[in-house]
Amino acid sequence: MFDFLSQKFSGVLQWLSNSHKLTEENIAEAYMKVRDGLLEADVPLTVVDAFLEQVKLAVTGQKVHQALKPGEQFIKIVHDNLLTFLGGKNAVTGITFQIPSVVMIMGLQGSGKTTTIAKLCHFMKEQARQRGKQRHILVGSVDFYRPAAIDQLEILAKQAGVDFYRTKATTPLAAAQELQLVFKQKSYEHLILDTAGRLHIDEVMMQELVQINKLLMPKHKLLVLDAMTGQESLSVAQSFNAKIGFDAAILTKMDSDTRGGAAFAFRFQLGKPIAWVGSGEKLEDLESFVPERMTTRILGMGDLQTLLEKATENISSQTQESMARKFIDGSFNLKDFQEQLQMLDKMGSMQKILRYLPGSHQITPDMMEKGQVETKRFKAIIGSMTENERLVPALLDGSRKKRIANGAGVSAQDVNQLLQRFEECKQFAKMMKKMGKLKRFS
Ligand SMILES: Nc1nc2c(ncn2[C@@H]2O[C@H](COP(=O)(O)OP(=O)(O)OP(=O)(O)O)[C@@H](O)[C@H]2O)c(=O)[nH]1
Ligand SMILES: [Mg+2]
Repeated sequence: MFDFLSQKFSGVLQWLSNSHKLTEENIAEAYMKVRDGLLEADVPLTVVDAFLEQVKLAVTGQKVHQALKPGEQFIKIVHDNLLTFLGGKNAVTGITFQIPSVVMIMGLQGSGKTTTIAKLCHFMKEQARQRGKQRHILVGSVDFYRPAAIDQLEILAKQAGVDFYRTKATTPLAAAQELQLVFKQKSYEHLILDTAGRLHIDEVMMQELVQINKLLMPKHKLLVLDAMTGQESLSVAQSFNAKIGFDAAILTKMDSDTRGGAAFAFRFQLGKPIAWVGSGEKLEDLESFVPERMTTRILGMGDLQTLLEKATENISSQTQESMARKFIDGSFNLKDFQEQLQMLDKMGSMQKILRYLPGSHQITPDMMEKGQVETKRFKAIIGSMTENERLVPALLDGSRKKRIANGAGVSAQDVNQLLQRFEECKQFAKMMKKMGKLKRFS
């Protein structure tokens, strides 16, 4: 997500850091580059200009500091404004749903409403479980336009482990009423209502939602927006807001090649929070929208915090810390390397992980595939070493390498390549240590 924007910005920043001073000319050129980047990312012109106005004000208001590198100075200003633009440092993300409450989910056809409902249920249940509680959630649909819509919700509800109710009524308003009755009679904590989408905003759909809104008076209304639709999603959000109103948006399909313009424009023009972002098709693929992380991401610095969180979800922190310590004291060996490769597996596909790493937009799908093949080969090679060889890689002479290569069904050259990668990994750890990034572990 935001890869496109981040590519553009990295280009500008790199270019700026190569020049020695912030001069009127290079600042003007930087503006143009940022502007082009945003426009190409499908951010509407009015939003782009409003953003640049803020950046300009900040730049003129600031004394050019000779001690700061021009790039650094400009980056800081762009960063700070981008952050404000995306909701600021202390923006509240996610929503605390009242108990009991009706939650109405709205959005265009195919935006991801039904999938998002299942993800939300999973999220709410998981949050409750962590506090030793249970959530009693009912989901139901009032979408009678697409025959399979209700079946899809039923299947997803089952996966998420929440109750689903199929109404006898077959008109939206009557179905909404019936669902509300079941919700109250069975004392559920939440009723999450899936509504029908349309290809475009149309009056009939809006009126239907207005009626349901009047009838149920949902405590929470969420708009699901497909991040891939770019500028269009902004006008969709504006229409929904004018006719029905909503509390926050959930942006879906952020895992795609979306240019990120939607999130950018939405935050600025609607002034409403983006509660969550959808980053895949599975139940777990719902993340909080954190403006600070997103800003860093847009600027091409990667999203190390999100990566760390992902890692923590799957790997015990103990394993991580002992690994980090080994890195620092230099006792990191091939056995640890093997464990690390296994950790990568646990954390999910390489593709997902790389999304969060700095400069990852330079990695093409081809390179990714190559990397995966390489990882598999490395695992096979380490697998055919003896325990001793894994612990003391220095033991690996020519004849041992040959034996290992035979065992793993690879060439001796492949074994050397693994050893080279292992060395690089150690060097990288040393560098990280110097930069103090691993300080908290030492
Ligand atoms: N990659 C990706 N796909 C998503 C995401 N959210 C939803 N999808 C996919 O988008 C498609 C449409 O999702 P639905 O949940 O059916 O959308 P909907 O808004 O309920 O559609 P209608 O009921 O037809 O109005 C499905 O194939 C989903 O799997 C996401 O965050 N990432
Ligand atoms: Mg649906």
